[in-house]
Amino acid sequence: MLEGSTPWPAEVARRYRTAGLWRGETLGALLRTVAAEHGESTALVHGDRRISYLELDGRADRMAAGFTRYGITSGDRVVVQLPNVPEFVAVCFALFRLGAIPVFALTAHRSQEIGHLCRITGAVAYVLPGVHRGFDHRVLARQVRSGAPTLRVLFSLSGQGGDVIDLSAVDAEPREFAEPDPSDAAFFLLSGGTTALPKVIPRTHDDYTCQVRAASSVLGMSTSDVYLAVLPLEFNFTWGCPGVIGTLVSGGTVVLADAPTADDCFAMIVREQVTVTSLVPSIAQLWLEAAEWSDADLSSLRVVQIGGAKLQRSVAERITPVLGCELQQVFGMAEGLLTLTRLGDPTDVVLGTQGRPLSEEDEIRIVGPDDRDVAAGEVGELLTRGPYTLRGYYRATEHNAIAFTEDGYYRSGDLVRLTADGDLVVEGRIKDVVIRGGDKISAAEVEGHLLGYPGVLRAAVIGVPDDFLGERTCAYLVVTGEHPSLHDLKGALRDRGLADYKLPDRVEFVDELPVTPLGKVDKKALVLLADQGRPTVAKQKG
Ligand code: OOB
Repeated sequence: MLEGSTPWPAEVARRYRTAGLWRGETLGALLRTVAAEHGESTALVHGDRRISYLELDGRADRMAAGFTRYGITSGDRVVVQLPNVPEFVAVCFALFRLGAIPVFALTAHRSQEIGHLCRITGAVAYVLPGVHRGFDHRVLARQVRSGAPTLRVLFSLSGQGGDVIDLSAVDAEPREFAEPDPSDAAFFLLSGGTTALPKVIPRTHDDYTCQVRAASSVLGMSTSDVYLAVLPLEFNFTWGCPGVIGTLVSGGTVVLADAPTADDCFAMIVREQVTVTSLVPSIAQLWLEAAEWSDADLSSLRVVQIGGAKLQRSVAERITPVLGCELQQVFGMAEGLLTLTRLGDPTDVVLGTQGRPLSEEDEIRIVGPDDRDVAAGEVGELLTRGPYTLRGYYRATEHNAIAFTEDGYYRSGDLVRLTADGDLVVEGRIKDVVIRGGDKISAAEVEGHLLGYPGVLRAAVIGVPDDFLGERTCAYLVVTGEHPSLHDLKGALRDRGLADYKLPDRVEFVDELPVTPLGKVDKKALVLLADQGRPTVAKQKG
């Protein structure tokens, strides 16, 4: 087992195996099996490129052998930061075959996040997009390498420049590799994060194949399904709920979208006869608006899954009438647990709840501040453990002691309740995270960076309600001297190498931050203050 990971207790693992939930399959072997069965079928579509199962399988084999030429071997960690392109999938399967471990980064991540990921995982290689949306990741890569001693090799999607190897050169005659241990980490997902430095989540072959198979079965996925990957592939939702892996396991076709824009996606739905897709609520809203005006025939769509942030009922109500397909609400987390409404559930369940856990072995507790179970129907913090929910973040002993109960429940930080029928409803959260669109922003992380700005004495970042994104970020600052403009603050955070989506949308200045009787910053009071836009508070737009 990879050092720094936390295994499930032996008797629990035995139970999952006996129940047939953990089948000892690796993700690399899964693709081999489907390719043997559906070789000529189309696995991936991207623009005009169509890649069959056999081609994908063959590419993964050649790439795996190619990676070894650069010294990458079993157990090595490799940061993968790629947009929705076929190479993303090929690189991951190549690494799975090798037993090396992809570490998923967002394309929006910059030197802060990539540097941290490289250091915490001890990554030996970094796969980057070259120039993406006007940003040259090769410059970022060189910068990161100077501060990450383990990082040896850089691979890029496009254009090599001396020390950056073009991905197309990662190619060699296929060879056999020892199968990785299915109970070991297959890849790392990034947590939505409550801490100043993001935590990484080891997902094992056993746990992820369990999740993906169950999610595929809930959606009734088959060879005739065409999944449109609209959100970034590195998002658990897109990758395996059932997403890309679930579609491939079912012998269906995955269509990769470059951007979530309705125009482009509607054209792909029509051309490829897309049956399933997954969206965050803000993108669903954009699609609804566009669909009112569009004459695109979206009738191939069977299901639109929506999750990642709370879906307002008013938006949920419009999905079926406007898009002409079923809605499935999904509440999930990179850490594991998924709850979903089921196809054919009563309307009230689909519109007003986030459904039921994916697996019968998912265990849920809803507790009050005293860690005792709340009364039936009451709101409390969701704790969970199960066959695809992590038992510990990677290399995070201290944090794990607070993020998990002694008996292995993960403390989600989400406030939920159960309806009388056993469906989960998300009511809020106690973790200090802003959910902007589907993006998760750790308040502590941004506050830390704001405190690095000259003259900032105290900083508190909160989420304020927003009709479109659900929440936007607002930074409350106590400063000495002149008030910096929002523009200058954002520029400074960007210069520090922080991803753009984490930059505050709004800044407010106060003489003091309100505190609770326990002396902690009173963020609830700040949310109220932000809402009132109190006249005594100097406002600055920028
Ligand atoms: C998904 O995963 P993450 O890791 O980016 O974020 C997890 C957090 C949850 O703890 C919860 O706070 C929030 O995102 N969340 C929702 C939600 N789905 C996720 N809050 C309200 N309603 C929902 N439907 O976001 C994720 C992973 C897999 C599938 C779907 C979403």
